[in-house]
Amino acid sequence: MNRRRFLQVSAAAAACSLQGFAEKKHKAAAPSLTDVTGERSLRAHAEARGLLVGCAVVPEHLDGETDYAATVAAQSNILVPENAMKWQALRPAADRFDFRAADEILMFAEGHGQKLRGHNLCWHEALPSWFESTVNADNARRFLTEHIQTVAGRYAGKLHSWDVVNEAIDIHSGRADGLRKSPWLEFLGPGYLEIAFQAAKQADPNALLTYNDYGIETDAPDQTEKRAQVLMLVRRLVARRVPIDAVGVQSHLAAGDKPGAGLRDFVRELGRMGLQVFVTEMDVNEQKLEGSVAERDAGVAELYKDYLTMMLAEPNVTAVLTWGITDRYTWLNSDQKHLRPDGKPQRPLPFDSDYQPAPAYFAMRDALDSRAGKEGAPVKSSPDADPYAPFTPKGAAPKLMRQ
Ligand code: 9MR
Repeated sequence: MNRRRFLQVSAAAAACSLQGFAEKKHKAAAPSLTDVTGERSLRAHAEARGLLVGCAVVPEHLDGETDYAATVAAQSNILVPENAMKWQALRPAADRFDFRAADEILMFAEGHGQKLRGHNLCWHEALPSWFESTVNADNARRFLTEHIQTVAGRYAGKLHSWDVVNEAIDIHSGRADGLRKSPWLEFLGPGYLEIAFQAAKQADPNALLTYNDYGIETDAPDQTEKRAQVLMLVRRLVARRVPIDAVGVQSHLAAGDKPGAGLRDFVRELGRMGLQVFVTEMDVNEQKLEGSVAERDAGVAELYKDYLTMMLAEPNVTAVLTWGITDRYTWLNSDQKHLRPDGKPQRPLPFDSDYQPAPAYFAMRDALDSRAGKEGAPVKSSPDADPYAPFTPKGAAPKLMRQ
């Protein structure tokens, strides 16, 4: 689909969605479109505070489903492909790349004035079926660097950030450095992270290079241990002058989790090292919540509010993305493992499966509002902050102003 056609579709999507929302409004006294669009969108509230807010997206729905496209367009100033930039999606064969799905997302983002994150360049999952029989200790370095040169090179200058290495820590690996026993570690040793970050820097000097991981959010013992391992890993990278700019805290939370001081201190420590922190994949698993839909939604919303308010109080937290925008397509409803005991679908995201804003939506917006404006100034109702201005860590030398 060419760019003009794509934008036509998006415009139609927005109009259609308005109608859809209006119809739904008559059926229930649920929040209406006017409660959540324009100045009242997550996007506008984030931009007024110099923040990025958005979600993981799937190209088939952006292209094929009007409500989906309109909701993503209205609410986000940053997107990330849920799957379309993974090795498995980009490399149908060892010697062939297919960028069509990833390009579609970039085109949508550019058409709607949105930033785009890349996810991801180096992971032990979502590898193509040919990987196992083709990649080995002799050629792994070439495969990894050529992949990064090709993929990050293609999108150079166009992405906000890249998840360069994803989920490298596994506290059960039995290794002192906590590194996960992945094919990359097996073939290249612990130096594979440095290889990946250096290749990404070379291919796209402008993207913020990110280490991204999960299970580091709460003060539960295993999460505390994993967070400490991640911090040690990041410290080793920084000490070796590896080009890393940010840490992604995935934030796949479960209802009942309590945001704790451990994560806040971790974020502050990263800030002292000059690193940004992104909430990269937030959702709230409500598998174990009992009660009515309203009670379950309230439990989910409470965690959105508490968690994001804590995170956004830290100035180096600059972006919040949820892992999807609507319960209709959450990964948490796609496998047996995450099924609720009563068989009902989970409701982990800001919009329900009919694109109605859930209490989590308003919780998220309140949390965005809790962020002070620039210099602690009151936030104006019309967004004028620059959400893309480079982050200057506290205590870092201020940039000299040009006269
Ligand atoms: O949501 C994604 C799902 O559709 C994919 O099948 C799966 C494997 O590629 O990845 C899921 O997304 C994961 C993300 O890439 C990394 N962090 C955990 C996410 C949820 O499993």
